[in-house]
Amino acid sequence: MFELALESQGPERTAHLLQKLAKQLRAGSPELLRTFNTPYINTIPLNQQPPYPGNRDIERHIKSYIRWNAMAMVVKANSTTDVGGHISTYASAATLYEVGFNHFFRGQSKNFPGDLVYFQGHAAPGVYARAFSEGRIDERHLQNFRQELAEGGGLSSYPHPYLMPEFWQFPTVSMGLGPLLSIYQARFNRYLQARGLVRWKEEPKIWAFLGDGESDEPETLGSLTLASRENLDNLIWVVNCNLQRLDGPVRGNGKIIQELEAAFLGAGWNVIKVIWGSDWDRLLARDKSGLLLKRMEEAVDGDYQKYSVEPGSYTRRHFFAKYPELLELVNHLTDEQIHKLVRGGHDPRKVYAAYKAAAEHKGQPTVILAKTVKGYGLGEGGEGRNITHQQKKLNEKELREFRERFNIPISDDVIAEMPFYRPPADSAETKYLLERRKALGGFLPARKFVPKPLDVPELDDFAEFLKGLNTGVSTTMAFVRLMKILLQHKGIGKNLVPIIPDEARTFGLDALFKDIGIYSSKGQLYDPVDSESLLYYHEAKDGQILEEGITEAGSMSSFIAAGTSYATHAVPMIPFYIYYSMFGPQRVGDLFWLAGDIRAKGFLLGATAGRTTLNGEGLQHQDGHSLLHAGSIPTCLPYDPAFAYEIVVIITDGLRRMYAEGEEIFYYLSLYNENYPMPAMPAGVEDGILKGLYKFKPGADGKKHKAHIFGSGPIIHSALRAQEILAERYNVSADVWSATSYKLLRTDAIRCERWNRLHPTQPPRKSHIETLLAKEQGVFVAVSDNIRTVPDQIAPWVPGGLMTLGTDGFGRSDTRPRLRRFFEVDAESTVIATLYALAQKKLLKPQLVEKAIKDLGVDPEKLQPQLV
Ligand SMILES: Cc1ncc(C[n+]2csc(CCOP(=O)(O)OP(=O)(O)O)c2C)c(N)n1
Ligand SMILES: [Mg+2]
Repeated sequence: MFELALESQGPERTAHLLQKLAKQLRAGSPELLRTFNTPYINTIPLNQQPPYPGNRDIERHIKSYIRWNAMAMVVKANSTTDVGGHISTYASAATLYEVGFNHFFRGQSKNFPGDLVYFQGHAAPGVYARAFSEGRIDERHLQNFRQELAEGGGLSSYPHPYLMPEFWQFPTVSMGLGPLLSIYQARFNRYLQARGLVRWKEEPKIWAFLGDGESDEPETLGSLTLASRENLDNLIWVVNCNLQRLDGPVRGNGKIIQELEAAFLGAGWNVIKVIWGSDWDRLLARDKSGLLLKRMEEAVDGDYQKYSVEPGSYTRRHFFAKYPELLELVNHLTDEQIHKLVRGGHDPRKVYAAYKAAAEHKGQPTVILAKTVKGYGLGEGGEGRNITHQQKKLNEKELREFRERFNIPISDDVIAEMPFYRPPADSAETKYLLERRKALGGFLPARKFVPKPLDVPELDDFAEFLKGLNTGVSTTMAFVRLMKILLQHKGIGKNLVPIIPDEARTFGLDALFKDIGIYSSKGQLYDPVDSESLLYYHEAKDGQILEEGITEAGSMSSFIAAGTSYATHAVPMIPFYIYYSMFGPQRVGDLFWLAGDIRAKGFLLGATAGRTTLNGEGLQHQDGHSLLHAGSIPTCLPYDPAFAYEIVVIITDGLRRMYAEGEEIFYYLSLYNENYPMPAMPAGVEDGILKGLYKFKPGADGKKHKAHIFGSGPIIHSALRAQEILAERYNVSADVWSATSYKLLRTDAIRCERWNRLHPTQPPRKSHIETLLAKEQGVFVAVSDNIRTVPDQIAPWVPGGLMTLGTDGFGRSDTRPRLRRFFEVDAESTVIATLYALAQKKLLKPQLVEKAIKDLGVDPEKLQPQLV
C-alpha cells in the first residue's frame, strides 16, 4: 500500500502518512516502534548525491603524496629513534581530511575568523604532510617530527598550541576533550554574535574530527544535548568509524555506527551515515531481494574488520555466500575486486555529499559517521589489524607495496631511505592544491591574530577595597563586589564573561542576574517564578553570564573558549569562572592542563575553598589541595589571598599582564566563605602580594624569642591569634606574614638556584624569598587550610627550615573551630608548633611546650587525621 502511495503521491506525502501512522501506533503500543536507528546504509541516497565539484584524479594524486609523507615521517623518525608516532589513524582518515581541505575548510580573512577545525590528535602527521605539500613547512620539519629539541626545532607529536603557537589552534589528543570543547566553542561563537562583539561576513563552522573509540569517553557524548538545544548548526562532527581503537575493535560484537546513530538522533542531532562507497551502490541497486541490506545489518563490526584483513575470497565465502542470491550478485567480480569494494569514508563522492549536506543543514548540529578501514593502504603489515594503531615501522617490501598502490614517483634505489615527495611548484598538483586553498581563503590550521590590548583598570579604581571593609565579609563576597565594579568599567566591562555551574546563589553572584542577564539564545520564554523579586532569574538573548548548569567540564570548556577568544577571534574576552573549589582541577584537571596548552587567559576562582573553612559539608567538598593541582600547570599562577585588597592587587595585575601586555597565562584564586572585617592595605605591600609573601603584622617588641608565622586565606587568623597568645603568655614576638602564593615563591627560587648552578663563578642571584627572609631571626612556621605540601614548597629556602601545619587527610562535617582543632591548624596548635620549633633549636625547654599543650587545652593523644 505504501509502495503505491510512493508511486502515486511522492515521498513527502508518503512520509507524512507513515509518520501519522507511527504516531497512532506509538500511542497504542509504544514498545512496537521504539527505534532510533535507520537501516545500515548511507543516509544520502544515490539520487540525491551532488556531482563532485573537484578534479578527482588530481586530488587523488595529492592525497597519495600526503599519505606517503605522513607515513614516511613516522617511519623515518622511528628508524633512528624511538619517539613513536601513528600512521594508521591518518591512513584511515585521509579522504575525510582532503575533501575538507579542497572544498570546505575556509581560511581566515578580513571579517572572517576562518573555520575552526579540531583535528584528531593522532592524525597530526597527515596535517603536517599537507602543510609540507602547501610549502608551509619544509623537509627539515618533517625530518624532525617528534624531535622538538633537535637543532632547528621539530614538529610536536600532536596539536599543541603551546608548542607551535602559529600553527595549531586546538589541542585534541586527550580523548574526549576536543569534541567537548568544539560544542562549547560553537556556542561561544553564538554568544559573541548575540552580544554584538563580532560582526562576521559569514558564520564560521566548527569542524571536529574524532575517533570512534574516542566516543567511549564521557566527555565526548556528555554534552550533545547542549548542541541541539542551542541549534548549533555551525557545528559539524566527523567520526572516523574505522571500527578499531588501540587494542582492538570498538564494538566487535555490535555496530558502532548504529550505536552512535541512536545516541545522536536521541540527542537531537542531524545524523549522516557514510557507510558504503560507490561500488556498493551498483550492488544495492541490483539486489531486489533486500538480502544485501539484511546481510549488511547481520554482520557485526568484528566481521567487517576481518573482511578488511582477509582476501576477497573470504568475504565472498563468509559475507555473500550466506545467501545464494547474494553470491550471484557478486559473480561478476573477482576476489580482488571484492576486496577493493570501498567503504564510504574512503570515497570522496560520498564524503563530499555528506559534508555539503552538513554545511547546508539548518537548525541542528550534524554528525557524520564515516566508515573506514584503520591503516588503509598499509597492506598486510597494518591494514585492519589489531596491532595497527601502534605500528610505526614498515619494511622495504611494505614500502614498495605502498608506493605502488598509491603511485608515488620514488625509485627503487632510494625507496629504503623513504624520501619525502613534493611535486614541483609548477606541477598540476601543486597548482591545484594552492588554488583550492586560495579560493577557500588561505591555509589552516593557523593560529594568527593581531593583539588588541585593552584599557585595563588601575588599583585606584578600587579605593573602597584598599581602605578596608569594616563589616565582616568573605573573600568570595569581596570578589563579587569587585566583579560588579569590573562590569561597569568602560575599558573591559563588556569583555567580562562570568561563568558559573549552577552555584551563583551559593556565591552571591545572583546579584548580577538582573543587571547583566544570563545568556540564552532563546531569551526568556516564560515568566520566572521570582519575577517580582529584585534578583530574579533573568535570561536574555544578549545576557552576559554563562550559567552552565551542573557541568564543571562544560564550564571549563566555556572558560577555554572565552579565554582563547583573543587568539581565535582577535576579540579579547576575560572569563571569570567561579565554582566549588573541590570540583575544579580534581574533577576536570585535564581541562585545566589543556587551558595551559591552548594558552587560555582568564581567572579561575575556586570558591568555598579550605578543608576547615568550608565547614559542615565534609569529605567530598572540603578542598585542601587544588592549589597544588593548579600550581602544576606551567602557565597558571595560583594565589591564596587572605584579604580583599590582596584580591584587588592580584586581579588588577593579572588584567594588566594578560590583557594589556598580552601574556598568555591564567590565574587561579582560592576564595573562601568565612566572614571577617577586611583591613586596609598596608603601604608598600603590592610587590610582595604579587610575588607570594609579605609581612602583614610585625610582632611585639621587647620579647625574649623571635618567630615568624606564614598564614594564607582565612587561616591567617590562626596566625594572628597565635601572635597574641605567644606575646602575652610565652614571651615570643611573632611576625605574621601573608603567604599569597607558595608556588610563585618556589618557581622564583628554582629559577635563581638553577642560574647559579650553571654560572658557578658569577655573583649568585637571590630569590624573593631568600632576600625577604635573609635578615630575619628566629623560627619559621606556616599554617594553611591546605595540605602541608602547599607551604612545604618553599621549605628549602627558609633559613633554619619551616615547620608546617596543614589539613592533610579527609575532611569531616563539623564546625570550623572543631575542624581546625582536629586538623591542628587553629591558633592554639599554631602556638604549640611555634614553641616546639623554638625548642628544637634549643631556644626554650621542651617542658614549656608540654605545659603550653596543657594550658591551651590540646589533647596530645587526640585523633589524628588518617595519613598512610
Ligand atoms: C584520555 C585518553 N586516554 C587514552 C589515550 C590513549 N589512546 C590514544 S589513541 C587511542 C585509541 C584511539 O582510538 P580511536 O578513537 O578509535 O581513534 P583511531 O582509531 O582513529 O586512531 C587511545 C586509547 C588518550 N590519548 N587519551
Ligand atoms: Mg577508531
